[in-house]
Parts: sequence; C-alpha cells; structure tokens
Amino acid sequence: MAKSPSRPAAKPAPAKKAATKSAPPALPNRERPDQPEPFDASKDELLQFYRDMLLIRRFEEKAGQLYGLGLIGGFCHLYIGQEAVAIGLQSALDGDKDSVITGYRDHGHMLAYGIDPKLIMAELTGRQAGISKGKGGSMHMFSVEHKFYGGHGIVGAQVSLGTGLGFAHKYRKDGGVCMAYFGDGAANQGQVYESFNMAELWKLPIIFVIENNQYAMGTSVNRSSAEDQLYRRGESFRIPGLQVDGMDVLAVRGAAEEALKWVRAGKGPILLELKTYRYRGHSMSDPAKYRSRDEVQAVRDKSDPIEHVKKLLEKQGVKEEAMKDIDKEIRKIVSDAADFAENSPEPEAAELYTDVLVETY
Ligand SMILES: Cc1ncc(C[n+]2csc(CCOP(=O)(O)OP(=O)(O)O)c2C)c(N)n1
Ligand SMILES: [Mg+2]
Repeated sequence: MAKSPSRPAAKPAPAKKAATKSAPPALPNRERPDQPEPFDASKDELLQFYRDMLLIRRFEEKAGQLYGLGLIGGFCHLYIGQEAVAIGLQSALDGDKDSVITGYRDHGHMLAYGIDPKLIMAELTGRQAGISKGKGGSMHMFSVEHKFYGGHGIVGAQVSLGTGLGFAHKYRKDGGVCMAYFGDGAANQGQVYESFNMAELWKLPIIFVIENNQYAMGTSVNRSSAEDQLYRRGESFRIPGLQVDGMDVLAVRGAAEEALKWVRAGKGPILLELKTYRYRGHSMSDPAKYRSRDEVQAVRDKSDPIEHVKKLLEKQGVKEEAMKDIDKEIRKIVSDAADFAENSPEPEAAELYTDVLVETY
C-alpha cells in the first residue's frame, strides 16, 4: 500500500528502559482479625436462638398471608431463609449502646431486637399502634428507643447513614458500635465506597454487614458483580473482611464477636459477608423467573438455618415434642400480633401533619 504523503514517518521506538530490579514498595503492616470460631452456645442459648429464628419465620409467613388478604399494602419484603443473620449478629450487640440500620427487608431485624411483634404487625397493616404510627409500613420501621434507625427504601443509603451513626458514636464517645446491613446488590452502589473511605480514614466504630442472599431482585450476584467475593470489597480501603456461613447461627454469632472485638478495640471498621439465601421472592410481586424451584428447594433441604439448630438441639437431648411446643407458643404470639393489628384503628387524618419536620413553622 502507498504511504500517505501527509503522514509523518514513524519515529523509531525509544529504547526500552532496563527493568528496575527493586520490588514495589511494601504495603504497611496490616493487622488482620482472627478467623472466627463458631460460638460455643449452651443448651439454653441454643434454645433461645431456635425460638428467636422461629419467631421471625412464623411472623414472616403470617405477614405473607396478611398481604395476600389485602391487609398489608405497598411493598413487603420477607426475610424467610435469612433468620440466622439477624439473630446471630444482633444477639452479640449491647442494646444500651450499639445501633442498627438496614434496608427495606427489615422485619427480622426489628424482631431480633426484641421489639414487640404486635407493634411491628400493626405497622405493616398501617395502624396507629404501629411502631412508626402506621405511617412507615414494611420498609420504614424505626425505633430510636431501641437504637434501630430503619428501615430504608433507597438501596445503599443506609450504608452512608450508618457511617454517620458510627461517626456519632465516636464523636459522643458513647462506646457504641453501629451495625449497618446491606445487600449484595447494594454492595455495587457508589456511596458504599465513599462511606468505606471515610469510615476507615476516621476509624469509625462500624460493622458493615453484607447480607449476600445471592440475588438483587432478579439478578444473581455472579451476573452483576465483577468481584463476587464480597468480603473483599473493603480491601482497597484497608477494611478487613470476613466471609461467614450466614445459614449457621453459631458461625454468625462467632463472627459477630470477632468483629465487635476488632471495632471496640478502636481498630476502625470491619466488613462481614454473610452468605445466605432468601426463599421467597424479592417482594410480594416477584414472578421468580430467574431461578428454579429446585434451586430453592435444595437450599431448604440442605442448609435451612432453623433445621440446623433443631438438629443441634436434638443432639443435646431436646425432644421433638419440646420443640413442637415452642413452635405452638410462637404461632400463638404471631396470631395474637395479627389479631391486635387487625383490631387496631388506622391513624387519624391529623397524623399526616406530625413527624414531618423537627422544627415547627
Ligand atoms: C437507589 C435505588 N436503586 C434501585 C432501587 C430498586 N431496588 C429495590 S431493591 C433492589 C435490589 C437490592 O438487592 P440487594 O441489595 O441484594 O438486597 P436484597 O433485596 O437481596 O435484600 C433494587 C435494585 C432502589 N430501591 N434504590
Ligand atoms: Mg440480595
């Protein structure tokens, strides 16, 4: 081919510099948390885990029914399958000092805090007696008294807000730690990384908790995440991460203890990735075309967190009958909560004007 006259002749390539022999600068020493041991629960503690997880399961089943009956409006995201995460983590917190914040899949976290199921069910059904006076509903539960800061519908927003809570704990020197939960989908949000940077820079007392239930709506984690080992997501901010079996409440509690030890020692934030699974759809209106029934059934059969504890209790000599009695007791608590909610009045119209602004105008 003829050479174009307008194009200057190519310059000879510069001679390559001899490769330097010295190694790249070493990274400063980074301490790592210890690999957590599973929590060594007594029989009573194990029974308590069983009871607490079952309460979430039965409560969520009832919420699904009430939604079907049209008693719950708007969005409703159930926590069935993920019970070991909220129970294992929150059972390790100090309720007087520590704070919790999460996304819209929040009923389980409220129950894990020991908040009265009646108030939660009343909130779901939009009643005056609800924990947010019936004005928040499923996604916007809140309890300052319990240091539970929501219930947030904007994916990832709770991570920045949680970082603010961590900042408040440090600023006030109240000794508290914030536990900020978010999903595998939220883990791809930009504000998460801005928060990571500030949290590590200022050594804020916060545990970032990724509840990796494998899906963000209909998108699997592998389809959406370049780095699907989510516990590594803090590494470039020097935030250490631990990957935990989120279907095993003892593993979760063990990881919570290790994380709290790290944060309470003033070493700054830590990241926990809890591998878990949601059995139900993303919300109540999910056609579930992105996974097979067999996939869900296989997790139920092999890894159910409640069945796991049941087996451990059996090994400790707890009889099937005793566990059935607990189930009956829990079902009664849940049906009482539903009756309470159904028989509670809706908020007065005047409530529309309260809790809107902190100041008065
Ligand atoms: C900023 C923002 N983007 C998108 C949505 C819509 N949305 C609601 S939930 C969701 C998926 C989040 O998945 P994940 O973080 O894995 O949480 P999970 O539902 O599995 O608990 C999306 C994209 C939203 N609510 N907010
Ligand atoms: Mg998810």
